[in-house]
Amino acid sequence: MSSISIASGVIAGQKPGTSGLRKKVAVFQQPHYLENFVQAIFLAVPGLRGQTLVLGGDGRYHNAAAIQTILKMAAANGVARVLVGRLGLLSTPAASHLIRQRGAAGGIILSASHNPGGPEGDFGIKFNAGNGGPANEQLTEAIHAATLQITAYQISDAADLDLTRLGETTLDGLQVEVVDPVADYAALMQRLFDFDAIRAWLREGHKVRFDALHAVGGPYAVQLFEDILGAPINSVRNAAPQADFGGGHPDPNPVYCAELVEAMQGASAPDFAAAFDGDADRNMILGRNMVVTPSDSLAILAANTHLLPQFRAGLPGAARSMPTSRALDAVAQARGFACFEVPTGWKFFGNLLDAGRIALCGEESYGTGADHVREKDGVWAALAWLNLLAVRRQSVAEIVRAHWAEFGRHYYSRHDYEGLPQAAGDALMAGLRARLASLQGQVVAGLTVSLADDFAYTDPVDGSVSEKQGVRVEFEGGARAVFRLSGTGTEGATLRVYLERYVANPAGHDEPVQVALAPVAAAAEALAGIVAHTGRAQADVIT
Ligand code: VG1
Ligand code: CO
Repeated sequence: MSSISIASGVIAGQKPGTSGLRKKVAVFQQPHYLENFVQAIFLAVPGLRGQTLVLGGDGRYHNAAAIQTILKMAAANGVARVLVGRLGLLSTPAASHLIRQRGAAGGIILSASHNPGGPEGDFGIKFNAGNGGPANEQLTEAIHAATLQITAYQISDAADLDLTRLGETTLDGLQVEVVDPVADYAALMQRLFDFDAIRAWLREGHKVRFDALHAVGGPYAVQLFEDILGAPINSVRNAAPQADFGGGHPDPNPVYCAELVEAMQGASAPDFAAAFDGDADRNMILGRNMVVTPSDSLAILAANTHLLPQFRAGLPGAARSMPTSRALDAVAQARGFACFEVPTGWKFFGNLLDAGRIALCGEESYGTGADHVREKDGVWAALAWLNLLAVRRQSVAEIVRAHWAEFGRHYYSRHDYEGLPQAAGDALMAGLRARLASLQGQVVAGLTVSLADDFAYTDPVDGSVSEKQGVRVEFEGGARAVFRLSGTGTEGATLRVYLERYVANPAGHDEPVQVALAPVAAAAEALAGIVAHTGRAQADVIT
């Protein structure tokens, strides 16, 4: 066995997006494609030499092959030890925890998250730093720059390792530890929440249902909700991870989880339900006759941290991504904690969490998390809600309605236009940006613009600046429309239009969401010319 150097050339287009490098499986299967990117990581992060690396993925098609390649490259690049999940599996939050707990220098996570899998689907790879969080913008740029310098990569010619058995093994001088993907994460969760209270609540006969969407969250959910908390067997559906996610979209939202939404209607529906995405960092929360929007979920958790053991020390501050509704801001203002608005993508929460400025954060895209790891965390969010239900002795719907009554309701919806020609997406955004300077004070479809800008963010901890993070247009009275192009898609451009409207008076809290938002949607259309640019009368996915 020895390390060999394989000649390679630069492969264009290996620029990570919102969360790592995502491409079609067929692209990743091209000769040298994965290897070049992994070598770029070793070049851009020289500190991995002689250190520990965490490795795992969401089990999608190509996961197993890529894990073997990366192990051999880690050996050839001088990594001392790799902690790899059994069968190459690790959820994103579990990988983040493992990096932190074991003092690893970083981790490589294989996932395209909520994107479909299988041979025709998507694959992805991302690097997380020693704090357990996604590489920040500077490191991401350094990795991309390294992909443009590749002339060769280093790889061991050793045979594939058996990853079915737990324990220590070696590969060409590299120490490999095959770990139980769930054990450490499950132990962490039990330190954060009142498991006895949740157990008692379940014993009273409350019913729960979880949907792992055939993704990596299944084993975590089964162990925590069924084995440890005692929910009946089969409370977790679609629990066995599959390479193609059963042919579905592993994206927990009301569109892709229509069956779960349906199952939560009516008097005999379960009391609580949740679903998770491909790498188990996203969550959707439901109660009987109630789908909780992610923005509301974040705000409700923020308003109830005093009831959750994890936040015993109080809540210094919280943060949301820019397009996420301002329901969190309303709680922050009333309760007097700091509230930060960051660009889309979990990497932007990292510095605030590390500095202790925030302990809770979330995104409108079904992502919620806290300072126990440096990623969003789907199973954690479901446990937080269960803990609340057990302590507050109210239903999900009662908690949500009481929250609206106290803080007002932020009606919210995201309209996605998927797979557009790149030129159409770019033209729409360019048209909007060209109009920004003249919009303030103008009346658009009956709404008066109070602010219009292209969101720029200065990190309060390290001062780094991120520009062009999305166009936001605010209207008098608290409505808002936000426009940005997705950075996780693998086909053309995806336009995301985020609509929000604030209603303080409880008498106005029962409108259908799209009806309540119709005036904002009309203003968004008038501003951006969505129909003309996309040629579509309606969004492809409305959540
Ligand atoms: C989307 C979401 C964003 C999230 C990102 C990664 O990005 O909007 O909020 O952080 O996915 O989530 P974009 O650029 O497509 O809007 V995950 O669970 O796919 O890693
Ligand atoms: Co995800």
